[in-house]
Amino acid sequence: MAEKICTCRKKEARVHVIFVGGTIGMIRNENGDLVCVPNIFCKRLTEYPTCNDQSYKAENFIALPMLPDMPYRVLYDVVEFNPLLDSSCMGMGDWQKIAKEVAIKMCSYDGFVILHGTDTLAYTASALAFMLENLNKPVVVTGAQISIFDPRSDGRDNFLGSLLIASNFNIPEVMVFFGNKLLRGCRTTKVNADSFHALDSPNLPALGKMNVKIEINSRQIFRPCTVNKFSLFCNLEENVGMIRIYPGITVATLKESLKEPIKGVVLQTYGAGNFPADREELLDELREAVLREVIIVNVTQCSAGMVSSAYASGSVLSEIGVISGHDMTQEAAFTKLAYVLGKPEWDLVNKKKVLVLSLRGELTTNKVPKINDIDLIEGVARTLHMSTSLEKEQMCSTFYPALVAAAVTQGDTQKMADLQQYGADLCDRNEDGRTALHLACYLGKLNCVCYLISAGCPLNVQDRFNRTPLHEAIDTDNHDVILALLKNGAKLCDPPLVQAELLRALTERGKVKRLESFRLAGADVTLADRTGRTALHYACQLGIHEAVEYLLPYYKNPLLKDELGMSPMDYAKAANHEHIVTLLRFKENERRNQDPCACPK
Ligand code: ASN
Repeated sequence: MAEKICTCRKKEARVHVIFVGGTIGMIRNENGDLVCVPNIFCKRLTEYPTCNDQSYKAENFIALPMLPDMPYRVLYDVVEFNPLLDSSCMGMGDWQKIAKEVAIKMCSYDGFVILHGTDTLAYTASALAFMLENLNKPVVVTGAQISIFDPRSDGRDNFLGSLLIASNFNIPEVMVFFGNKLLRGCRTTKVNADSFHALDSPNLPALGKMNVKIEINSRQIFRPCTVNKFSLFCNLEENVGMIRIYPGITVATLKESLKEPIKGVVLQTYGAGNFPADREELLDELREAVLREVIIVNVTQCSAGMVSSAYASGSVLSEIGVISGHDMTQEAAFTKLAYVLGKPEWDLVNKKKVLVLSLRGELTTNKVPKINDIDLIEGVARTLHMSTSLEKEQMCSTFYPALVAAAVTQGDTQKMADLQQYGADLCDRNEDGRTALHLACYLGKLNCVCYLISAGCPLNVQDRFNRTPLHEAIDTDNHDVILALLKNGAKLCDPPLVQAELLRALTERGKVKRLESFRLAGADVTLADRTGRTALHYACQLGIHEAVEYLLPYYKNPLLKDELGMSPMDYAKAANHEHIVTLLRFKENERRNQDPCACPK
């Protein structure tokens, strides 16, 4: 028995239809040939009662007839591409145009339907999936094998089904609706040139099916682990290509396809990702391209299945740095490569890492882009970078100094570079006013010190205890670090009396190595304190032989007197430090015999 249709006014959902071109909207000319005719699609559509409920008035929108099991009444409007395109003539610029139209209208509609030719529909759906970042509304791409206006057509079902999905289902994905199947956009491929089931997703079950009832496989819906604001990314890398391996492929052909300005290539190999591994000259070409930082992604030529390392002829590719495309379609691999290569904030290492992750559900993996997929430090940085919350600024200033500190502790300058790309300021100070450079100097991580200096970290910055990075290096006797700091302009800026105090304290404790670090950093070891006494006075008075030995060469005049008129010799004599008295005499004789202007090295 037919279901009763309620005619009362239901809640409405608005769908924006973007008519790009393709068979679905083509019209037959007088010869019976299918052609794209501009500005006729929408007018013609309204003549079909299944597409237009004339009894329902909605300003600027066309209303679909009411459907019994749909909670929302569907209202739609149509914008048409100029010119209308056969999808075989489309390229990245057209994907950008569609994506921009969706992005501009994102807030005004509940969903989007894109009417598109079937030939490259899977490419467009895959590209849109990556370009429409953090999508939170349905975008359904569809087309037809027979025009919507032909008496017998798959176009009307595809169109109406897409409108229902875009309006009545909360599926925040770019999808393809075709032949009664709802598919993930970045999993689809054209599988048949004649059938009404022209598109399919061979490596992923359908997200839903439209039979008598509409069944949605809600567990299959891709929901990202971050709740970020929608954004549009249009900066796709144009210099990406595809190479299909075939028996007897020549080196020249491969070389040509990999040459500059190519930045990324989808390599379509046999079966489970197998390559003619006995052709060393072909492998050399790939190797050379990888060294030039060309990213090569391996996908299978088969219509289903995935790349694995089951055979030596496949694993040879991963050994030379070719990335496994796993079970991605060639369309997904190609568009993902263009997307990833277009990301200026990711360096080569990160681009390669991201390629093997599932960004939109385009490949089967349990590795999702969340904390731990790269490593904890980078995971947190990435989450912070992507975060749109109001507290972002506060979180960044709390977390970034800690993350940079962790990278410095590991001595990992690559990680520091990654953090910088995610927005960390390497010159940031923590609540004690300390910088990453303080820590790197303290830990003696020379590579990090050099990296931070070249990143512009201030050299003479004082923490809240008035300590500079140079103090940290002195206190840990890191002489290489001290020299690197001095070479780049670091200065010991303590007042002379403070320095003299420190020299006294070091001398009293017999810290000769530290005295040398201090001297290397620019301290004058002959400085006198408030009482006119130098480190040598104290060393002689206390009988610290090693300190006297260390200090003496730097004293032009070891007989200099303090405010009480006492010289180091006087103190040594008064305290009966015979060995030191001998040492001083020896030094004095030596001084007399030498050029009085000679100073110790
Ligand atoms: N050549 C057409 C296109 O891709 C094929 C179709 O839509 N069925 O635009």
